[in-house]
Amino acid sequence: MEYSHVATQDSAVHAALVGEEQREAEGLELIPSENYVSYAVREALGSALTNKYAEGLPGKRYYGGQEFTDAVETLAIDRAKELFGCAFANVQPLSGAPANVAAYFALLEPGDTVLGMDLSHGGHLTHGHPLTSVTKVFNFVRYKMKDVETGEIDYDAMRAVAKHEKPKLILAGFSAYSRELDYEQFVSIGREVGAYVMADIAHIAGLIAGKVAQNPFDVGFDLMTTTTHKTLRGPRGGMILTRENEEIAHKINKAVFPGLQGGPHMNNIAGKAIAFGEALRPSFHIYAGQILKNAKAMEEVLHARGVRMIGGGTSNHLILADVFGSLGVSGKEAEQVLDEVGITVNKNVIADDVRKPLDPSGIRFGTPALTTRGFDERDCAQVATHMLDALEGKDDPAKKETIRAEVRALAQTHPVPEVFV
Ligand code: DSN
Repeated sequence: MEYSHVATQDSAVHAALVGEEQREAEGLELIPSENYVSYAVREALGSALTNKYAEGLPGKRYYGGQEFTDAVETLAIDRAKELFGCAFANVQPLSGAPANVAAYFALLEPGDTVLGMDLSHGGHLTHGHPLTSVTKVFNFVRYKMKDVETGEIDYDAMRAVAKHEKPKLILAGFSAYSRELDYEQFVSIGREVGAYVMADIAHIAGLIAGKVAQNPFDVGFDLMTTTTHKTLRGPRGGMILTRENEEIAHKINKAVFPGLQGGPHMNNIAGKAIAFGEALRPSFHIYAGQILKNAKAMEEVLHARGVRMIGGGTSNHLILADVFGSLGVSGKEAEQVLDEVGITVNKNVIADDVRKPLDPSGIRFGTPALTTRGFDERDCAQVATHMLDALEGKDDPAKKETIRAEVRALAQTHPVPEVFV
């Protein structure tokens, strides 16, 4: 992108914009929650809609001048409902965290209990980390994996906790878990104890929309929250989907506005409408399937070289590798070494980590962004090989320089696309 007006007006900001554009073009992005949006989405983000206040919902706004805001928000809602097969969608949450907070306040009273995945076993901060504000209001209890080497969740223990703690909400979702969840178990436990059943599908929304992963609504989940910028490949943002219950949908709408947020970011909602339109195309199914194939190709390389993965591998594109246990390199150091060769991942705690969160044992990575650039299984196996070579050669500057050059060449042959076909 040109940024010609920024160049003329503000050289300091222009340098940062150009620098990031170049970093993204020359390096390989493997943080599993990141992706590249189309230029159509980027144009919407920079559109005049950023100027507009639009509190309320289409047709029911508090300010005038809503002809075009109503049009784009209605498009985004209708496309979201079609993508996920549900009756209601609220596309206003600013991101995943506010979407989850709004859902809690919509469905729960202060003091109510939420049953979610243990944070050290892959759950997300907003599923009840002690440092988050929602823990001052609601009581969070946990389920875990039964076997860290296979990733199997301990559903018997989960049922026992649910019967004992009587949660009002059961959460299926994660930030760093690499296997599929058994959604039927969640619904059955939820019905048994009278809890709402909610899926936080942030990391797998694109896989569900692309019909390569099970849709929790198909087995009776009440609602789903998600971000829109990960596998779904839209602008940064969130969304809350309700399967069929109008009363829940109404509570969600009120909890988002005026409960939590003010004016929705209409430029962003236009970007969501465009991205959802892209995800409705048949080609998105191929993209989503390729994300999984590419992750499997990386998994095979790690297996072959004896690197331990939490959950034993991946079924959903997320890979959580125990680099400290396998290679003697901490997660923090691994992230730094890989940055040096142009490969971006994030350090991550692993289940029952013996190390600290800011210098944990693991790294987390995935394939949505590489797949958007057209990487196939062979390319991804090559990237995994580069990663392990760099980590094993971390004290050899010449080796790292060679890998950096190879990474740059690989990036150059797969430019970040402007348009998705
Ligand atoms: N930061 C996002 C992730 O990487 O999973 C979620 O909050």
